[in-house]
Amino acid sequence: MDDRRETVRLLEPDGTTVPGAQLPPPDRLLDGYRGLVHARRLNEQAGALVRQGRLAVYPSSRGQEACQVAAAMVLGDDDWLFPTYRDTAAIVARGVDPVEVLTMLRGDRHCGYDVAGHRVAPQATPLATQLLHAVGVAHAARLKGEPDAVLALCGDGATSEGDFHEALNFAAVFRAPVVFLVQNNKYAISVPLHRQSAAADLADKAVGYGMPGVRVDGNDLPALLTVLDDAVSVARSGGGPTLVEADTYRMEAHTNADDAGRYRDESEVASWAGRDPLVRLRARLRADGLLDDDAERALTDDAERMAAALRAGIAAECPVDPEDLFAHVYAHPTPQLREQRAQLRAELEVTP
Ligand SMILES: Cc1ncc(C[n+]2csc(CCOP(=O)(O)OP(=O)(O)O)c2C)c(N)n1
Repeated sequence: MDDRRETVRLLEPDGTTVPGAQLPPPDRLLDGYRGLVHARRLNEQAGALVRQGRLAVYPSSRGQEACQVAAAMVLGDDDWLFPTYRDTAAIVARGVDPVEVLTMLRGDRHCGYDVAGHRVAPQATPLATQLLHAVGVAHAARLKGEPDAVLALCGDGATSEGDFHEALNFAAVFRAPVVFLVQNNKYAISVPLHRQSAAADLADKAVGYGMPGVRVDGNDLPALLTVLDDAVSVARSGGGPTLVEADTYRMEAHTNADDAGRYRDESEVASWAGRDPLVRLRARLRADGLLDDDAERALTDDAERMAAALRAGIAAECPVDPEDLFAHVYAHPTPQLREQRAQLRAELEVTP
C-alpha cells in the first residue's frame, strides 16, 4: 500500500539533522546518549550471563535502545511504566537496579523490584495483558484527580491480541491518561509483520479507536523524546491517550532460545545495523562538539561499572523466603493459604 503515514524523524541515520527539525536541548540529548550506552552494555552483559548459565533467558532490546531510554526519560517520578519481558533496559533507565530487575530471569522471584516504589509494573510475559493494567491505573488516577500519566509498552505482535483492542478502546472512551508505545521491531518471534497485520502502519489502528496515532523513527532518540513528551503532556492535561508506533528492529534473536537465522536474512539485519540508534546520536553529539573522547570514555567506564555490579549481584546468593510463595497474591490471604503457609512453616521447622 502506498498510503503510508509520515514517520517523524529528526536525525538521519548518519546523524545529520533533518532540515527544519528542532532537537531537544543538549543536556537532554547527552542524558539520552548516556542511557543508550548503558542500555547497550546491559543487553550485552545480560546475554553473557545467559551463556554462563546465570540467567535462564534474556530477551534482548539491542537495536531498540532508543525506545527503551525514551520511554523512561519522558516519565516523571509519579508516572507509571508498564513494561514487557523485552523492556529490562527501560526499567533500568527509570532507575531500578539491574540486579533487582534480572532477579526474575534468574528464577528466584516473580519480580525483584519494588513495583509501587518505582512505579514500574512487573514485566508482563503474557502479551498485551499489561496494557489493560496500564489503562486501569491511568483511569484510576484520573478518577482520583491525580496528575499522573502512564506509559505502556508492547510489541508489534501484541497488537493482534484482544487485550490490545480492549485496552485501547477503553482508554479512548474514558480518555485515560495513557500513552501506548508499540515497538514495531518487525517480528513476533518468527512471525514477520506482514503475517501479523494487514494495516499499512500499526499507528493507523489508532483511528478506529478515536485517538491520535503517531509513527516515529524508533532508532532516533531525539524524535522519540519529542513525540513521547507531547503524548505524555496531552495525557496529563486530560487530552486522552495516544498510540505511538516506533519503527525499529530487533537486532538479536527473540531470546537465546531462538535461532533467528531460520526466518530472516543477514542482509536485512545488516541494513538495520546502518540505522543504529547509538551511532546516530553519537554522530550528532560529536559534530556539535557536545561529546569528545574523554566524555565518551567516562560514559563507557560508567557503563562498565554497572555491568561489573550486575555480574557480582547475579552471582551472589539470593536469599529466598519460602513463605513468599504465599505473598503478593491476596491483600488478605484466604483461610486455605493461611493454613498451607502454617503447614509449610511447621515442616521447615522440622527439616529446615
Ligand atoms: C498471550 C500470549 N500468547 C503467546 C505468547 C507467546 N509469545 C511470547 S513472545 C511472542 C511474540 C511477541 O512478539 P511482539 O509482541 O512483537 O514482541 P517482541 O517479542 O518482538 O518484543 C509470543 C507469541 C505469549 N507470551 N502470550
